[in-house]
Amino acid sequence: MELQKNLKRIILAELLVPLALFVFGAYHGVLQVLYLAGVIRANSFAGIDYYEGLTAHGVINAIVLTTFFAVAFGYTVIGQELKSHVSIAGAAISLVLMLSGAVMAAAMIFLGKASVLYTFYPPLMAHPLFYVGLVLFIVGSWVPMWTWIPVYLRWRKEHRGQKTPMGVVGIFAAFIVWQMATLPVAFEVLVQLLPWSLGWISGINVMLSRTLFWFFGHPLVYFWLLPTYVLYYTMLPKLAGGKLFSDFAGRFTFMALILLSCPLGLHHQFADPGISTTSKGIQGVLTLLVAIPSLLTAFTIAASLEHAARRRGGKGLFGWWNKLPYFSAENWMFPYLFCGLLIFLFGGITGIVNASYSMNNVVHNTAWVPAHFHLTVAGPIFLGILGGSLLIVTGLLKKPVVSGAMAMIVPYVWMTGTFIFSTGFFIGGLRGEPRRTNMGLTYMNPASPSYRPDWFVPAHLGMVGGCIMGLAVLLYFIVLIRSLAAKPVPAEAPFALPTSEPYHDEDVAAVRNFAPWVAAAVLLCAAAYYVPIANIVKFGVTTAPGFRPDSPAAVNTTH
Ligand code: HAS
Repeated sequence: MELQKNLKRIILAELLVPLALFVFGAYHGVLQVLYLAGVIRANSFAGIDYYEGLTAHGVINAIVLTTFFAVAFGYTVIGQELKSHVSIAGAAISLVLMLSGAVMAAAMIFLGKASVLYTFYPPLMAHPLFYVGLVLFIVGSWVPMWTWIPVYLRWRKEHRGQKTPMGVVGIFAAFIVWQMATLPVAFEVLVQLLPWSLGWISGINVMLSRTLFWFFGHPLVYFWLLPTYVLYYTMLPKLAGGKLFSDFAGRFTFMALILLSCPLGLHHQFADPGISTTSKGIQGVLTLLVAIPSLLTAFTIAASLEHAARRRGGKGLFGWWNKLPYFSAENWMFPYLFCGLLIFLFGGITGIVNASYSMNNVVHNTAWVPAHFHLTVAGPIFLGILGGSLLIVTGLLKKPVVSGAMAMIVPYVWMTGTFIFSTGFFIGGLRGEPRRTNMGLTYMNPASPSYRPDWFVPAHLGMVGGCIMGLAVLLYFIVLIRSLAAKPVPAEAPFALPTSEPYHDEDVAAVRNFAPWVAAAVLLCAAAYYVPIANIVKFGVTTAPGFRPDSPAAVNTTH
């Protein structure tokens, strides 16, 4: 069934507008590595200062691009798999709220009034309109799932006894996690940050804000990951020429991520005071548990790739590796997903290092952390977004991809860049190089008393990697713009995302329903967070005023 005409327009806007904004996000990424390597030795470049640029980079790339993609991809999957019309009014309301929120927040960032980084935790304070923009954006992103629920319930009634399509399970898992995660951050913004930035209250409990933020901040990463997992489970085996090795593994992964994504944000706060080591230890263990669905994904997808390669004639213990379509211009989408997997192997392993309570002390707040997250969110997720957006945009507009060969090269260039970048950052991090610091002014400036020659090589490796990543983005935009400018080609069938069949089609009752998993997730969150939040509220300091990164003096909100 073809998607509704107006829904197609909305999906196109949800993909193309954030990609346009992403041009600024990527530009500020390249500037970051130039600052860090000391090539730029100044507070600002082209009128935008270091923290303004870093905030734009984080907010646009990690929040705006990812959330819009999840919504647009969600609409595409739900429309296609449930073969039903969704509410256009709901989709339009969501688009308007999210767009106005994103534009408002971006305007505050570029006006220099919200240099609070993508974590926006106090005592850094932004202009009230930045927080209003965040609220609009988040509320807008809640709307789609609530409009999909009646469509899904209708589908279940009409298809009694049938399994919910795998893509739909994954999309609902993503948005259930998102709904649970965003409630505490909405509370933080509405009850703490907004009144504080308006001067209605003089100080806030910073520990409470940070804890509410990380209650959101960690599930946020699984909200980014889940649409990519939908691509891995539903599309990649087909693109490889085979079938999904285990249907159960996919469903279990999605349900397990509903259960385990939220109750573990304290692993970002291992170094924070005011939270007991017992609470940190419990959430540290839960963090190690949340790696299990990803390990299961690694084995299932590897088995699916092996199955596909053997179908293509691959033989022997390792010989089958040669048979996968690594360099096929017609099958350009395959490397976007495959390179993402390779990158994620290293992103995942380093996540487990971070999660290990004692090792976290060595790497926390060092360059190691951005190295880790450029192998996760900027690896599988970002490549999934680039490939998925190109596929959906050209498919809905019935345009050819010009050129397939260049589109195919982009993920390899990106992967090369991320590996070089992250190697530099990992080494630098282990030598104590800090994150979020304009090193061009100090540590990478030979004229400064803080100059660190031992950080020179890692910082420059990071710069080389970052510039190669910039090149990949440039190549991608050449393909995208040329494809958008190409003449449409008539297609016989309506656009549909490729969907894999299962090889083992197990039917396990435990992964058929969302309800028990959601109920268990809520209980686990309550158990993991009750004690730390109660203690923070009871003993927290309540008088922190606001600060901006460029001044040690508190912000005066009374004028
Ligand atoms: Fe993380 C910090 C722990 C996953 C993103 N993480 C961050 C930050 C971000 C981020 C953005 O415990 C920084 C936040 C900030 O600004 O301060 N992370 C983990 C753990 C995992 C993990 C245990 N992170 C992610 C994902 C992210 C992400 C996913 C984005 C989407 N992370 C941490 C911790 C910190 C942290 C601490 C705080 C550090 C600090 O001190 O500040 C796990 O979920 C990872 C599990 C993944 C795996 C890998 C599975 C591999 C797969 C690929 C298979 C390959 C195949 C190819 C099949 C176990 C699925 C084979 C090919 C063939 C041909 C066969």
